[in-house]
Amino acid sequence: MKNNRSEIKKIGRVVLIGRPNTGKSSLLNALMSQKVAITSPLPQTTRKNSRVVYGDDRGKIIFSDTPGIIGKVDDLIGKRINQEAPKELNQADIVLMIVDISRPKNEEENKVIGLIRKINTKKVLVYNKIDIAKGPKDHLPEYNYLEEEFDKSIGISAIKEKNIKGLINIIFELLPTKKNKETEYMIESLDKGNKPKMGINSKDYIAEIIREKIYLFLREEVPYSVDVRVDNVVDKRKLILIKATILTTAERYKKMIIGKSGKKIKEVGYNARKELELMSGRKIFLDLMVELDKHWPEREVEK
Ligand SMILES: Nc1nc2c(ncn2[C@@H]2O[C@H](COP(=O)(O)OP(=O)(O)OP(=O)(O)O)[C@@H](O)[C@H]2O)c(=O)[nH]1
Ligand SMILES: [Mg+2]
Repeated sequence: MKNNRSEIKKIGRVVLIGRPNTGKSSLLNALMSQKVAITSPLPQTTRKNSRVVYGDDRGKIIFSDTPGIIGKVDDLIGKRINQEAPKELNQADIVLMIVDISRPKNEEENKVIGLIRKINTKKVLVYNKIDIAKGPKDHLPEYNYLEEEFDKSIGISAIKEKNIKGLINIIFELLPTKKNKETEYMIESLDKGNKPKMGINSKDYIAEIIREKIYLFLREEVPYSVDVRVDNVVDKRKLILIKATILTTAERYKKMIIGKSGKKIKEVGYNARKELELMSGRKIFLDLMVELDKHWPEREVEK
């Protein structure tokens, strides 16, 4: 164990960027071989940058997942979301631009290209969703010409875990060999913090799991009106008691989240509880409430 540090050959920071819904968070989960980020079919699922450490005998990589870059922004949270990814780019060694080749290219890709053109790092173009990009859904030719801006490109499937190892090989090839003290320090502190960050002890992680279920079980604009606050996590030996509150900005959303005779909130609560139980191997009691709070987006933006 003592020699671990000297054995590490390469370290570096890799940022995943792209328009919403291209599968950045799904790719992060595939790279880490475990769920570290929530995902959903709706755009703007990820709201904040998040960092995790990958390691194998070739070295260590800090992967940063970022919220999708949105074309048109007209709300507070949308504005905040668009400011997140650029912040992460400054210290990147490699940028992975994730595109979804089962969908036509649009303006949002140009916005992402505009951002990464400004920075002087290695760049990899990642064609995701190769599993469904067939026949009329194959939009690869629309993305191909972007390759001249990139050092490498690779087709993958985050969901089917195709070519994930190939992508990691490319990353290690492109990473610089020189050590960066700041990155080293960040790896150390992330390594220390990772366990509670992704476990049942983390209020943030529990809140994200609940928010994911809202994205999965509620439609239209409701998920965007929602934030989740975990008030309490108490280990009662036989079970873990979690008290959480869903904050929403309008009375009509509150009604939709609760549903007829509480059907919707029960569905959200049941699915969140099941996942938390699976993750922790413990029995969970989840006490879920809905609260009207018009001002959570403003507080979020001030943070
Ligand atoms: N078929 C298929 N679907 C995928 C793949 N990768 C991701 N998806 C799906 O695409 C949707 C979006 O995935 P996310 O990982 O949440 O996308 P994201 O880029 O993180 O989205 P934002 O956080 O909103 O920017 C989800 O429904 C995923 O299941 C893939 O390789 N193949
Ligand atoms: Mg995401």
